[in-house]
Amino acid sequence: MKSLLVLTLLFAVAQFAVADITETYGWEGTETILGNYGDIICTIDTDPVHGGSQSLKLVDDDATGTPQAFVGWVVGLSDGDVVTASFWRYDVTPSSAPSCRIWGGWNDDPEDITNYGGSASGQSDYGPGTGWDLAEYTWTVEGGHTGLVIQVRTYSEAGATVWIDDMTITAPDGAEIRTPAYSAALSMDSWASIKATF
Ligand SMILES: [Ca+2]
Repeated sequence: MKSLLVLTLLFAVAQFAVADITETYGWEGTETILGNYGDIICTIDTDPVHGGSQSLKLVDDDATGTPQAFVGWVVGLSDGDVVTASFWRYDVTPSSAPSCRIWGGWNDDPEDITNYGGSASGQSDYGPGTGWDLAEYTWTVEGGHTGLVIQVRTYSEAGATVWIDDMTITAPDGAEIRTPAYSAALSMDSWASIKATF
């Protein structure tokens, strides 16, 4: 009986150690992105859509470079933590632009998404370009970084467009996952504090 209790406790500890948290976002509301780098215009669209009735449309507004849309932000991380993120991406131009990849950037200031601690690397393939396909990448935290910004990196000419939908982010329990819904929560907070001032 005692060994059964020990076994049960060990199992409970093991379960705790691998506990993960998951957040999803499907662009079904009005919030688009958490931030961006380079010239990219992100809006809610209704066609094409992967799930629900809305998706995120990303239009490259820059003739050069690879603009990035910040669609996720995980804070409270430490070395060895594993973060996995995915979203569905849409383009219909096989083997040519426009296309996009899921990418990561280290971030070390939970108050500032523009804080940039270097590239965290990302997906190598640009997808088949035959409609929707799942873009996914897993990062292991290193170098003492505490946050990871999840980006859509677009590869296109000015005016070119890609769409994404149905994002899923998984991180260790104890971290905090922020999706575009976080912007809405932030503005609600600021509104609440403005009202509290009067
Ligand atoms: Ca959707």
